[in-house]
Amino acid sequence: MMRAFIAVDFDHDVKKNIVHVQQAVQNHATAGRWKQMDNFHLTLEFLGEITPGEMDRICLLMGEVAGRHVPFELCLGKIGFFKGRGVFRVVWLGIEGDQDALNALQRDVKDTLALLNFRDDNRFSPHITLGQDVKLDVPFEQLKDTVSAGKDLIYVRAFCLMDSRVIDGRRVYTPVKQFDLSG
Ligand code: 3AM
Repeated sequence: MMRAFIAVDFDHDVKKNIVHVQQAVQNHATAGRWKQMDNFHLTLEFLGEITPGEMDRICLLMGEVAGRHVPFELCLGKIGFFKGRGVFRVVWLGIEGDQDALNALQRDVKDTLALLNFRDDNRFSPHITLGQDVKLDVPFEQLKDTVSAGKDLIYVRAFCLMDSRVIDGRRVYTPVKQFDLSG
């Protein structure tokens, strides 16, 4: 079995830009668990535990999805959060750019996975997780006004099946299969 999800992976330069934003947030944090730079990604769908047989079927169908979409451009947006009890459960970096293309790709991934009985009722809320269970020493709105990402374009040419596992006590996400957009 493999714990898996479908995501857009980023190249090194984009991850370096995301780290700058993360560091600006960390400068005002009194608590938090922070994503390692290698693990920054944009989740399209979470799958959970899958068998090798399911992985084969998923890969076949995701290849077909990729063939229905053309590459598109995104850029990094503003920071935001998902609320927790007394903490910011997730502090994330938002996405701007060609949201229509991103949403169309995500919908196709989701609808296609539903054919294999992978169902996710969550509404897609594109975000890049920076940290979890975060506490800050300033109001979030104040931080939001001061922290911004570079507007460099992110070329989305592919998406990936990601493996999520703990190695030596540290969570590691590894792209196991890449699907190139070619539609
Ligand atoms: O880092 P983000 O938020 O993009 O939140 C988890 C993470 O996404 C999400 O899958 C990504 C890789 O772990 N995730 C984990 N468990 C989940 C679940 N049970 C989940 N998403 C939905 N349902």
